[in-house]
Amino acid sequence: METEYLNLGERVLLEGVLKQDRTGTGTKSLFGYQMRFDLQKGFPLLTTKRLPFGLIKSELLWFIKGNTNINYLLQHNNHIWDEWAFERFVQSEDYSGPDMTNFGQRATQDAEFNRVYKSEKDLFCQRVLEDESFAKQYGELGNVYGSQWRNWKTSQGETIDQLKDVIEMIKKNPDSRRLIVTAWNPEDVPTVALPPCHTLFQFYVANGKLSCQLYQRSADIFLGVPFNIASYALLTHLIAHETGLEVGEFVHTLGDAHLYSNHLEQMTKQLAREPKAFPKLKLNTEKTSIFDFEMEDIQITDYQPHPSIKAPIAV
Ligand code: UFP
Repeated sequence: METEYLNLGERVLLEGVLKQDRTGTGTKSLFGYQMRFDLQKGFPLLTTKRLPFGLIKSELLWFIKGNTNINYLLQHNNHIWDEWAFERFVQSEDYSGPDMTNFGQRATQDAEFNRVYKSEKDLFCQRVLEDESFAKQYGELGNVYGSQWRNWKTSQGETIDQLKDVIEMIKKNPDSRRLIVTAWNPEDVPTVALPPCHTLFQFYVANGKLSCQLYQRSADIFLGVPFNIASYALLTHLIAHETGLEVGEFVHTLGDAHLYSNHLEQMTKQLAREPKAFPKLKLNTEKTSIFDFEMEDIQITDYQPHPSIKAPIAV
Protein backbone atom coordinates (compact mmCIF):
# COMPACT_ATOMS: atom_id res chain seq x y z
CA MET A 1 0.00 0.00 0.00
CA GLU A 2 2.52 2.60 1.11
CA THR A 3 4.78 1.13 -1.58
CA GLU A 4 2.52 2.87 -4.12
CA TYR A 5 3.97 6.16 -2.87
CA LEU A 6 7.50 4.89 -2.27
CA ASN A 7 7.66 3.49 -5.82
CA LEU A 8 6.80 6.94 -7.15
CA GLY A 9 9.61 8.53 -5.12
CA GLU A 10 12.08 5.92 -6.30
CA ARG A 11 11.02 6.20 -9.92
CA VAL A 12 11.41 9.99 -9.99
CA LEU A 13 14.80 9.81 -8.24
CA LEU A 14 16.02 7.31 -10.83
CA GLU A 15 14.28 8.45 -13.99
CA GLY A 16 13.06 12.01 -13.41
CA VAL A 17 14.26 14.56 -15.96
CA LEU A 18 15.93 17.74 -14.72
CA LYS A 19 13.49 20.57 -15.18
CA GLN A 20 13.44 24.21 -14.14
CA ASP A 21 10.34 25.52 -12.38
CA ARG A 22 8.51 28.66 -11.33
CA THR A 23 10.12 28.76 -7.87
CA GLY A 24 13.70 28.68 -9.27
CA THR A 25 14.56 25.63 -7.14
CA GLY A 26 14.86 23.05 -9.94
CA THR A 27 13.19 19.64 -9.99
CA LYS A 28 13.45 16.04 -11.13
CA SER A 29 10.17 15.42 -12.83
CA LEU A 30 8.05 13.00 -14.81
CA PHE A 31 4.70 13.43 -16.50
CA GLY A 32 1.65 11.26 -15.90
CA TYR A 33 1.63 8.77 -13.01
CA GLN A 34 -1.07 6.90 -11.13
CA MET A 35 -1.27 5.43 -7.61
CA ARG A 36 -4.15 3.37 -6.17
CA PHE A 37 -4.97 3.06 -2.47
CA ASP A 38 -7.53 0.49 -1.31
CA LEU A 39 -9.18 2.35 1.57
CA GLN A 40 -10.49 -0.94 3.02
CA LYS A 41 -6.88 -1.81 3.86
CA GLY A 42 -6.26 1.07 6.25
CA PHE A 43 -6.10 4.84 6.11
CA PRO A 44 -3.27 6.00 3.80
CA LEU A 45 -1.42 8.29 6.18
CA LEU A 46 2.23 7.53 5.42
CA THR A 47 4.20 5.76 8.13
CA THR A 48 7.72 6.14 6.67
CA LYS A 49 7.66 9.67 8.09
CA ARG A 50 5.32 11.24 10.63
CA LEU A 51 2.63 13.43 9.07
CA PRO A 52 0.70 16.04 11.06
CA PHE A 53 -2.82 14.66 10.63
CA GLY A 54 -4.32 17.62 12.54
CA LEU A 55 -3.20 19.98 9.75
CA ILE A 56 -4.66 17.71 7.05
CA LYS A 57 -7.94 17.56 8.98
CA SER A 58 -8.30 21.28 9.61
CA GLU A 59 -7.40 22.16 6.02
CA LEU A 60 -9.98 19.73 4.62
CA LEU A 61 -12.70 20.96 7.03
CA TRP A 62 -11.83 24.51 5.93
CA PHE A 63 -12.41 23.54 2.27
CA ILE A 64 -15.62 21.65 3.10
CA LYS A 65 -17.04 24.62 4.99
CA GLY A 66 -16.38 26.83 1.97
CA ASN A 67 -14.16 29.02 4.12
CA THR A 68 -11.41 30.94 2.30
CA ASN A 69 -9.99 33.01 5.16
CA ILE A 70 -6.80 31.85 6.89
CA ASN A 71 -8.31 33.01 10.17
CA TYR A 72 -10.03 29.60 10.55
CA LEU A 73 -6.74 27.79 9.92
CA LEU A 74 -4.83 29.97 12.38
CA GLN A 75 -7.43 29.23 15.06
CA HIS A 76 -6.46 25.59 14.57
CA ASN A 77 -2.76 26.39 14.62
CA ASN A 78 -2.50 25.58 10.93
CA HIS A 79 0.01 27.68 8.99
CA ILE A 80 -0.10 25.88 5.62
CA TRP A 81 -1.63 28.82 3.74
CA ASP A 82 0.05 31.74 5.57
CA GLU A 83 2.47 32.64 2.79
CA TRP A 84 -0.27 33.26 0.25
CA ALA A 85 -2.11 35.71 2.47
CA PHE A 86 1.13 37.29 3.71
CA GLU A 87 2.27 37.91 0.14
CA ARG A 88 -0.86 39.93 -0.61
CA PHE A 89 -0.34 41.95 2.56
CA VAL A 90 3.34 42.81 1.93
CA GLN A 91 2.47 43.94 -1.58
CA SER A 92 -0.23 46.27 -0.30
CA GLU A 93 0.01 49.92 0.71
CA ASP A 94 -0.75 48.98 4.31
CA TYR A 95 2.55 47.18 4.74
CA SER A 96 5.42 49.34 5.96
CA GLY A 97 7.87 46.78 7.42
CA PRO A 98 11.20 45.53 6.01
CA ASP A 99 11.43 44.64 2.31
CA MET A 100 9.84 41.21 1.74
CA THR A 101 10.41 40.94 -2.02
CA ASN A 102 10.76 37.31 -3.09
CA PHE A 103 10.55 36.20 0.57
CA GLY A 104 10.00 32.51 -0.18
CA GLN A 105 13.33 31.98 -1.88
CA ARG A 106 15.33 34.43 0.25
CA ALA A 107 14.13 32.78 3.48
CA THR A 108 15.72 29.48 2.44
CA GLN A 109 19.03 31.09 1.42
CA ASP A 110 19.65 33.80 4.01
CA ALA A 111 19.40 32.94 7.73
CA GLU A 112 19.24 36.58 8.89
CA PHE A 113 16.47 37.39 6.39
CA ASN A 114 14.65 34.22 7.45
CA ARG A 115 14.58 35.50 11.04
CA VAL A 116 13.15 38.89 10.00
CA TYR A 117 10.63 37.22 7.66
CA LYS A 118 9.46 34.80 10.35
CA SER A 119 8.92 37.59 12.84
CA GLU A 120 7.01 39.73 10.28
CA LYS A 121 4.85 36.75 9.34
CA ASP A 122 4.16 35.95 13.01
CA LEU A 123 3.00 39.55 13.54
CA PHE A 124 0.79 39.25 10.48
CA CYS A 125 -0.80 36.01 11.74
CA GLN A 126 -1.36 37.52 15.15
CA ARG A 127 -3.21 40.44 13.58
CA VAL A 128 -5.36 38.13 11.45
CA LEU A 129 -6.30 36.26 14.62
CA GLU A 130 -7.02 39.28 16.76
CA ASP A 131 -8.28 42.01 14.44
CA GLU A 132 -11.49 41.12 12.64
CA SER A 133 -11.44 43.85 10.03
CA PHE A 134 -7.76 43.16 9.25
CA ALA A 135 -8.62 39.47 8.88
CA LYS A 136 -11.43 40.34 6.49
CA GLN A 137 -9.09 42.36 4.34
CA TYR A 138 -5.86 40.35 4.44
CA GLY A 139 -6.78 36.89 5.71
CA GLU A 140 -9.01 36.31 2.71
CA LEU A 141 -7.53 34.22 -0.11
CA GLY A 142 -10.38 34.64 -2.58
CA ASN A 143 -11.03 31.95 -5.13
CA VAL A 144 -9.31 28.99 -3.48
CA TYR A 145 -10.72 25.49 -2.98
CA GLY A 146 -13.44 26.41 -0.44
CA SER A 147 -14.90 28.91 -2.86
CA GLN A 148 -14.58 26.71 -5.93
CA TRP A 149 -16.12 23.68 -4.22
CA ARG A 150 -19.00 25.47 -2.47
CA ASN A 151 -19.53 28.84 -4.20
CA TRP A 152 -18.62 28.49 -7.87
CA LYS A 153 -19.62 31.74 -9.62
CA THR A 154 -21.58 31.33 -12.83
CA SER A 155 -21.67 33.75 -15.75
CA GLN A 156 -25.30 34.45 -14.73
CA GLY A 157 -24.19 35.81 -11.34
CA GLU A 158 -25.37 32.74 -9.44
CA THR A 159 -23.39 30.25 -7.39
CA ILE A 160 -23.08 26.47 -7.63
CA ASP A 161 -22.44 24.32 -4.57
CA GLN A 162 -20.51 21.56 -6.36
CA LEU A 163 -19.76 19.58 -3.21
CA LYS A 164 -23.33 19.51 -1.95
CA ASP A 165 -24.60 18.69 -5.44
CA VAL A 166 -22.17 15.82 -5.94
CA ILE A 167 -23.18 14.29 -2.58
CA GLU A 168 -26.86 14.52 -3.57
CA MET A 169 -26.06 12.91 -6.93
CA ILE A 170 -24.17 10.05 -5.25
CA LYS A 171 -27.26 9.39 -3.13
CA LYS A 172 -29.80 9.66 -5.94
CA ASN A 173 -27.93 8.46 -9.00
CA PRO A 174 -24.83 6.53 -7.90
CA ASP A 175 -24.25 5.09 -11.39
CA SER A 176 -23.85 8.55 -12.86
CA ARG A 177 -20.60 9.13 -14.74
CA ARG A 178 -20.80 12.83 -14.01
CA LEU A 179 -19.91 12.80 -10.31
CA ILE A 180 -17.32 15.54 -10.70
CA VAL A 181 -16.07 18.53 -8.72
CA THR A 182 -13.73 20.91 -10.54
CA ALA A 183 -11.55 23.57 -9.03
CA TRP A 184 -9.96 24.70 -12.29
CA ASN A 185 -11.58 27.86 -13.57
CA PRO A 186 -9.73 29.23 -16.63
CA GLU A 187 -11.19 32.66 -15.99
CA ASP A 188 -9.53 32.85 -12.57
CA VAL A 189 -6.18 31.27 -13.37
CA PRO A 190 -4.34 34.46 -14.41
CA THR A 191 -5.28 36.31 -11.21
CA VAL A 192 -5.28 33.77 -8.36
CA ALA A 193 -2.26 33.41 -6.08
CA LEU A 194 -1.98 29.66 -6.64
CA PRO A 195 -3.94 28.06 -9.47
CA PRO A 196 -5.46 24.87 -8.00
CA CYS A 197 -3.08 21.90 -7.85
CA HIS A 198 -5.95 19.47 -7.21
CA THR A 199 -7.65 20.30 -10.43
CA LEU A 200 -10.61 17.93 -10.58
CA PHE A 201 -12.00 14.91 -8.76
CA GLN A 202 -14.58 12.29 -9.66
CA PHE A 203 -16.51 9.74 -7.62
CA TYR A 204 -17.49 6.22 -8.67
CA VAL A 205 -19.90 3.84 -6.95
CA ALA A 206 -19.82 0.05 -7.46
CA ASN A 207 -20.66 -2.91 -5.18
CA GLY A 208 -21.76 -0.52 -2.45
CA LYS A 209 -18.35 1.15 -2.34
CA LEU A 210 -17.39 4.75 -3.05
CA SER A 211 -14.15 5.43 -4.90
CA CYS A 212 -12.58 8.77 -5.73
CA GLN A 213 -10.07 9.77 -8.38
CA LEU A 214 -8.14 13.02 -8.22
CA TYR A 215 -6.34 14.62 -11.14
CA GLN A 216 -3.50 16.68 -9.66
CA ARG A 217 -1.84 18.84 -12.30
CA SER A 218 1.33 19.55 -10.28
CA ALA A 219 2.66 17.39 -7.46
CA ASP A 220 5.47 18.13 -5.00
CA ILE A 221 6.18 14.49 -4.25
CA PHE A 222 8.02 14.90 -0.96
CA LEU A 223 5.98 17.61 0.81
CA GLY A 224 2.64 17.98 -0.97
CA VAL A 225 1.65 14.51 -2.15
CA PRO A 226 1.60 12.74 1.27
CA PHE A 227 -0.82 15.46 2.48
CA ASN A 228 -2.91 15.26 -0.69
CA ILE A 229 -3.30 11.45 -0.42
CA ALA A 230 -4.50 11.65 3.19
CA SER A 231 -6.74 14.63 2.52
CA TYR A 232 -8.63 13.01 -0.39
CA ALA A 233 -8.78 9.67 1.43
CA LEU A 234 -10.45 11.51 4.31
CA LEU A 235 -12.84 13.30 1.97
CA THR A 236 -13.81 9.93 0.44
CA HIS A 237 -14.44 8.46 3.91
CA LEU A 238 -16.58 11.44 4.92
CA ILE A 239 -18.72 11.30 1.79
CA ALA A 240 -19.04 7.49 2.03
CA HIS A 241 -20.20 8.00 5.63
CA GLU A 242 -22.87 10.50 4.63
CA THR A 243 -24.09 8.49 1.64
CA GLY A 244 -24.20 5.15 3.50
CA LEU A 245 -21.53 3.52 1.31
CA GLU A 246 -18.38 1.58 2.17
CA VAL A 247 -15.08 3.08 1.06
CA GLY A 248 -13.52 1.78 -2.15
CA GLU A 249 -10.30 3.09 -3.67
CA PHE A 250 -8.56 6.43 -3.82
CA VAL A 251 -6.98 6.74 -7.26
CA HIS A 252 -4.37 9.49 -7.45
CA THR A 253 -3.43 10.64 -10.94
CA LEU A 254 -0.54 13.08 -11.25
CA GLY A 255 0.43 15.44 -14.09
CA ASP A 256 3.87 17.01 -13.46
CA ALA A 257 5.15 14.81 -10.60
CA HIS A 258 8.35 16.35 -9.25
CA LEU A 259 10.94 16.14 -6.54
CA TYR A 260 12.55 19.49 -5.75
CA SER A 261 16.35 19.44 -5.94
CA ASN A 262 16.54 20.22 -2.21
CA HIS A 263 14.31 17.22 -1.32
CA LEU A 264 16.40 14.47 -2.94
CA GLU A 265 18.35 13.51 0.19
CA GLN A 266 15.20 13.50 2.31
CA MET A 267 13.39 11.27 -0.20
CA THR A 268 16.33 8.86 -0.25
CA LYS A 269 16.30 8.73 3.54
CA GLN A 270 12.58 7.98 3.59
CA LEU A 271 12.93 5.25 0.95
CA ALA A 272 15.38 3.39 3.23
CA ARG A 273 12.70 3.02 5.92
CA GLU A 274 10.43 0.01 6.35
CA PRO A 275 6.73 0.94 6.03
CA LYS A 276 4.42 -0.07 8.90
CA ALA A 277 0.71 -0.88 8.84
CA PHE A 278 -1.52 2.07 7.96
CA PRO A 279 -3.54 3.56 10.84
CA LYS A 280 -7.33 3.37 11.23
CA LEU A 281 -9.77 6.22 10.83
CA LYS A 282 -12.68 6.73 13.25
CA LEU A 283 -15.55 9.07 12.39
CA ASN A 284 -18.20 10.24 14.82
CA THR A 285 -21.19 8.15 13.74
CA GLU A 286 -23.62 10.55 15.42
CA LYS A 287 -22.91 13.13 12.74
CA THR A 288 -24.59 12.42 9.44
CA SER A 289 -23.77 15.41 7.21
CA ILE A 290 -20.14 16.07 6.28
CA PHE A 291 -20.89 19.78 6.69
CA ASP A 292 -21.39 19.26 10.45
CA PHE A 293 -18.04 17.58 11.08
CA GLU A 294 -15.57 19.30 13.41
CA MET A 295 -11.98 18.43 14.37
CA GLU A 296 -12.93 16.15 17.29
CA ASP A 297 -15.30 14.09 15.12
CA ILE A 298 -12.36 12.70 13.13
CA GLN A 299 -9.74 10.54 14.86
CA ILE A 300 -6.80 8.40 13.78
CA THR A 301 -5.79 5.36 15.84
CA ASP A 302 -2.84 2.95 15.65
CA TYR A 303 -0.55 5.47 13.97
CA GLN A 304 3.07 4.43 14.72
CA PRO A 305 5.14 6.26 12.10
CA HIS A 306 8.88 6.76 11.72
CA PRO A 307 10.01 10.27 12.77
CA SER A 308 9.23 13.27 10.57
CA ILE A 309 11.78 14.45 7.97
CA LYS A 310 12.21 18.18 7.50
CA ALA A 311 12.54 19.78 4.07
CA PRO A 312 12.34 23.40 2.79
CA ILE A 313 9.11 24.35 1.03
CA ALA A 314 9.35 25.94 -2.42
CA VAL A 315 7.12 29.02 -2.61
N1 UFP B 1 1.61 21.49 -4.33
C1 UFP B 1 1.31 20.16 -4.10
N2 UFP B 1 0.14 19.87 -3.48
C2 UFP B 1 -0.71 20.83 -3.07
C3 UFP B 1 -0.40 22.18 -3.31
C4 UFP B 1 0.76 22.48 -3.92
O1 UFP B 1 2.07 19.25 -4.44
O2 UFP B 1 -1.75 20.51 -2.50
F1 UFP B 1 -1.25 23.14 -2.94
C5 UFP B 1 2.89 21.87 -4.99
C6 UFP B 1 3.06 21.44 -6.42
C7 UFP B 1 4.07 22.46 -6.91
C8 UFP B 1 3.65 23.74 -6.20
O3 UFP B 1 5.37 22.10 -6.46
O4 UFP B 1 3.00 23.30 -5.02
C9 UFP B 1 2.71 24.62 -7.03
O5 UFP B 1 3.44 25.29 -8.01
P1 UFP B 1 2.90 25.47 -9.51
O6 UFP B 1 1.64 26.25 -9.44
O7 UFP B 1 4.00 26.22 -10.20
O8 UFP B 1 2.67 24.09 -10.09
